[in-house]
Amino acid sequence: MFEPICAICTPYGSSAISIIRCSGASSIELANKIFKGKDLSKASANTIWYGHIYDNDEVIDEVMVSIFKAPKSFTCEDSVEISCHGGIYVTNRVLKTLLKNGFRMAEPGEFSKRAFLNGRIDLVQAESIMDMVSAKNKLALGIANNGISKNTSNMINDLRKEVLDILVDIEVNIDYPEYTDIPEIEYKNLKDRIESIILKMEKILKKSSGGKLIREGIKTVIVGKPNVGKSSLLNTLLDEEKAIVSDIEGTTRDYIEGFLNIGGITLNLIDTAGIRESSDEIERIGVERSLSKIDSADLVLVLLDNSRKLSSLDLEILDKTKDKKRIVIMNKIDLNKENDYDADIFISINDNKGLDKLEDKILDVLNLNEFNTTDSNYLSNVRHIDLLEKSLDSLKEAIKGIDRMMEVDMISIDIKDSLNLMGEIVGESNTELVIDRLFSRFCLGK
Ligand SMILES: Nc1nc2c(ncn2[C@@H]2O[C@H](COP(=O)(O)OP(=O)(O)OP(=O)(O)O)[C@@H](O)[C@H]2O)c(=O)[nH]1
Ligand SMILES: [Mg+2]
Repeated sequence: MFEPICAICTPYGSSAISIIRCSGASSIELANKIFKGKDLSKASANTIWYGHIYDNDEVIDEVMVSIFKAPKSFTCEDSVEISCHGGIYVTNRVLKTLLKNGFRMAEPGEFSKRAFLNGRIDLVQAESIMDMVSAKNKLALGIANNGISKNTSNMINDLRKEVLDILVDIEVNIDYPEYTDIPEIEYKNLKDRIESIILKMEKILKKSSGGKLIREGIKTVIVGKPNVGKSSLLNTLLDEEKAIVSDIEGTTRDYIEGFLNIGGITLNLIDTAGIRESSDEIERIGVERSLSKIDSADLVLVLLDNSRKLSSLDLEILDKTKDKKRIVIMNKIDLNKENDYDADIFISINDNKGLDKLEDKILDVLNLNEFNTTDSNYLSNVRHIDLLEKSLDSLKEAIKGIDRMMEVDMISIDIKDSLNLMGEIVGESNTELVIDRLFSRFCLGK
C-alpha cells in the first residue's frame, strides 16, 4: 500500500454533504485518531459508522464514515470516506484535521492512478472514468460505459492475443528450424494471419472517428459572406439571442460560441465574421479568424443567400471548404429566388422553415447515423486511436518484410512493436512519464 492520502471529492461549494476520501497504508487507523463514535480500527470492511470528527478537543462536525478494506476498495487499499456537512468551511476543517494527522493531499487523479497501479483497473478503464465525469450526452455516456465495463479493453486484448499467438509461432519456428522446410508456405500463412488482424484494426479505426467526435464534441463552424444569416442561424439553433443580428454587413466581428445537443451528440457551434475584403482593421482580423476556424473544424456549415446572386465571394468560400465535411445551406428562401446554387438544404430562418432537416443532415455527413454505442468495436480516445494506428503501421511493415522474404526474426521485430503499442493502450507497456501525465489531467479526489 502507498502512503496515506486524502482529498475532497465533491464539488467545492455549499451542499447537503461533502465527501472526503482517504486511502493508503494506515488510513483507517489515522482516521480513527480524529473520529469519536466507534473504534474504527475494529470496524469490519464495508461498514458505515456515525460519529464526530475532532480536532484535538474541538468538535468539528457530525459525520458518517465508510470503511473499506484492501483489496476491496476502489484503490485496492484500505480506504475511508467521510461524509460531512457540505459547507466550505466545515469541509476544509475536516480536511485540514486529516492533514495534521498523517495524511497528505492527494494529487489530481491519484486515487484512480492507485487503482491502476494496484491492478484494479486498466488504463482504458481509468480514462473512461474521466469520460464518464465529462459526458455531456447519451452517446458520450454510452462510450464511457463501454470503457469502464472493459468492452474497449477486451477488444484490444483480443487483438493483442492474436498478435501474440503469431509471435509465439515464430519463436517456435526459430527454435525448431525443421518446421521452416517450406518457407513460402510459412510466409503465406504468416501473411494471411497478419492481414486478417490488419482488417480488424482498420474496421475499428474506421468506426473510431465517430467515437472521437462524440466523445469530444463536434467543432462546427458557420461561415458565409456578410449578411447571409450566420448569427441568425446560431441564435435559432441555440434558442438564445447570443449573437447580434442586423442588416448591416460586418455585424459580427469576432467569433461567438455555443453548445448544442442534437441526436445524442454535442456540437460546439461557432458563428464567425462574414468573409469579405475589408479595409477595417478589426473586421479584417475577424475575417482571418473565420478562415482559420475552417481549418480546425470537424464540420462547416456554409451559408448562402437565396435573395442574392451567387458571388465570387460565395465561390471562394465554397472552394475553401470543399475538402471539409460540410453542409451548404441556402437561407432566406422566403425572399425572391436569385440564387441557383444546388445547396444541400434550403431554409428560412425568419419563417422557421427547413431547419428540421439540418439535424439529420449533420448526422449523415458525419456518418453518425448508424453509430451505436451498444456495439463496442470502436475507440473514442485520441490516445488510443493514435496507438492503434501506429500498431497497424507496424503490422504493415511486417507485411512488407514478408513480401521481401526477410528473415523471420527481423519480421518479428515489427510484430513485437505492434504488440507493445497495443499494450500501451491498456497500460501494460507504459513509461512512468506517460502514466503521470495522463493521471494529472484528472480532477482532485478522482
Ligand atoms: N428575409 C430573411 N431575412 C433573414 C433570414 N435570416 C436572416 N435574415 C436577416 O438577414 C440579416 C443579416 O442576418 P445576420 O444573422 O446578422 O447575418 P450574418 O451572416 O451574421 O452577418 P455578418 O455578421 O454581418 O457577417 C438580418 O437582418 C436578419 O434578420 C431569413 O431567413 N429571411
Ligand atoms: Mg453575424
